[in-house]
Amino acid sequence: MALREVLQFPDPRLKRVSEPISEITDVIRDLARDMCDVMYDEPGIGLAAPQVGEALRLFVIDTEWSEDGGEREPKVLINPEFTRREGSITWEEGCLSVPDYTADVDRAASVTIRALDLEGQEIIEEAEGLRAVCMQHEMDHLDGILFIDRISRLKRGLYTKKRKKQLAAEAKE
Ligand code: K1U
Ligand code: ZN
Repeated sequence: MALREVLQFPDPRLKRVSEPISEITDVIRDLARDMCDVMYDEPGIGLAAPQVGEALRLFVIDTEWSEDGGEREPKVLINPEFTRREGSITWEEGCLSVPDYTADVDRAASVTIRALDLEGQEIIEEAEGLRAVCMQHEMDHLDGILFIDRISRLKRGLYTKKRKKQLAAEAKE
């Protein structure tokens, strides 16, 4: 089956605040599976439902896998909430929805998240380093926030200009 398309900046659907999931149905299970397929195919280490056009509070994450061997152990988090954020860390982030750009972003160094899994069971996830950064990045997607919203206005402006030029050139092809 065809992979779902990842929305790209400046698609306005990336700016929406996502809705909580009220019931874990087959539709949600299919969405989570499709998102894992997209994450590994891109490749990425996380993906949030709004990036595939679904304004729902769900993301998938796997910061351990690698194309040359690491085990795939995707985690699906439904209706996630932070219960702890501690310390600070600066990480050079990228985003599957923000092509050809990375930038340093300040985040909490260590977090705890409470969420539901696909069986509707409560799960508690503790993370630090890259996994904590990725979880905060994915949580931001659920609130319509991109990592470029967390960099200086100057840097964001320069990227936006470059991206608009890129899109204009693609439209001429
Ligand atoms: O949400 C997304 O767009 C996924 C994004 C997550 C992320 C990466 C880095 C810092 C914070 C959040 C990505 O996965 S970008 C691709 C990437 O980082 C990567 C891809 C393959 C192997 C290792 C990393
Ligand atoms: Zn992203």
